[in-house]
Amino acid sequence: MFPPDFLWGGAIAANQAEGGIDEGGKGLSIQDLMPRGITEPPVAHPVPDNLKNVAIDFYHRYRQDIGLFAELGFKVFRFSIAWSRIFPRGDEEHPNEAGLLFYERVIDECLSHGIEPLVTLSHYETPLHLARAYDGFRGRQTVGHFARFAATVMRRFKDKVTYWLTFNEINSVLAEPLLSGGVLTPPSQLTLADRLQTVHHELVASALATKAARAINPAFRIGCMVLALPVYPLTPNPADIIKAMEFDHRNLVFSDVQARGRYPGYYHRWLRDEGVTLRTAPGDDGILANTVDFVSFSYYMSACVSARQDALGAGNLVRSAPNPYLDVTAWDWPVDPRGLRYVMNQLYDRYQLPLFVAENGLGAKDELVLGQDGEPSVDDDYRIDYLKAHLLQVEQAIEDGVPVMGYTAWGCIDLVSASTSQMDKRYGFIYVDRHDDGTGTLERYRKKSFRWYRDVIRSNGLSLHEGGQ
Ligand code: BGP
Repeated sequence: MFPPDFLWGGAIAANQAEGGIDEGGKGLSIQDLMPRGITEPPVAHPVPDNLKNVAIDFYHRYRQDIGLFAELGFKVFRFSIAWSRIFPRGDEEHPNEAGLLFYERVIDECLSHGIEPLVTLSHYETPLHLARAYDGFRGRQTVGHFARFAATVMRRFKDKVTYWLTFNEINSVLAEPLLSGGVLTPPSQLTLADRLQTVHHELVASALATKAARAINPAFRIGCMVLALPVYPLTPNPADIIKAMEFDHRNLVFSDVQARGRYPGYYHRWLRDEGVTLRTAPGDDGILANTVDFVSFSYYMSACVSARQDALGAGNLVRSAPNPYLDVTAWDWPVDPRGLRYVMNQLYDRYQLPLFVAENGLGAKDELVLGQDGEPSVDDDYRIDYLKAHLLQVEQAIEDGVPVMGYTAWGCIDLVSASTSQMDKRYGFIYVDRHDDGTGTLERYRKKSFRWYRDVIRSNGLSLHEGGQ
């Protein structure tokens, strides 16, 4: 059973939904150099054919979209504040009022429908100037600029927003230093020391935001946000088990620090083994001691690891060996609902903090057809099946005794995908008429899954146990 105060909702990110990249005084971000997501190296200068320039035009249509979320019965809506709307270059002393006003309107719109805002401070959109001037979070200077941004928006919205996440999928920075850390130096030129220095800076920045939050409003609830990835050894060979443990460590060190307030022993060992010495500032240990209130995470797949790293498949930022027991999506992402229950138990066993499922969903090609009521719609039974299987595992985790605050379905309205920068990889309950070639009216249509999710929320999960859809 889902608890009565369970926060049902959906999630988006600014750069994948808003568009309006040159409106309201917004500055450029690293996304302006990533028209093909992470599938190609960044371009030198922003290009007109970046789908994210318009995205789904949430910047102008947020009222209509939040109205649809209200119709779905959302209790919570997760979105990110584009740092470069508030500080266009990232290093200004004073914020851009037009940017703050935009988010104020979004927040007020949510509140008018009784929807709780869940705000991500940094979701893959470091201001471009900070990337160019300091190599993003590889440079210590970016830490202070982030802390100012975080404190500015938390102060501004201190009476309107309770739930905050610091960095989206902070543990993706090792694999994706540009997307996740604003590091413009090509990955091939980065040493392990460079990457771990970037990690340190992001962790310090996250803890500084948490520290500021305590002073601004003690009622705030601050979460970390990690890419949750259950790791299975490919065989019972102890070499594979140890490999899986080490893989897990690389992935979990982030939430270990954010939830426990210090680097764990295995991490010190890794630094020693690799001969890496972190450059730290006096007081960093004290800053890292500012821990979060809850652990939020995205969940899309599990990973399979072997000591023989020969057969690596595709994945969401992290590649792993194919698991012969799992089917894959059209984008080759393994589908593993039970992995969600497994990883929720793992995270709760480790931290004893409430969890929040901040992202989960199926990216699929949808076909718009004429529905029974004469309205265009999508018969997305495959999405319903996927979400239902995962939500039943969330419920299993709750039965296991894991406290779960809420669930925000990723891309509750179709948006531009992060890794491949496609419009036709759709996650939403709401179809947006826009395509990879930039055509489309931007009209919104309710998919079959829209009615299904509305019923799930209305029944607080009970409808998941009814036969059929
Ligand atoms: C996560 C990101 C999201 C989102 C999601 C789906 O890694 O936090 O921004 O996009 O993955 O990935 P994609 O959009 O590449 O399908």
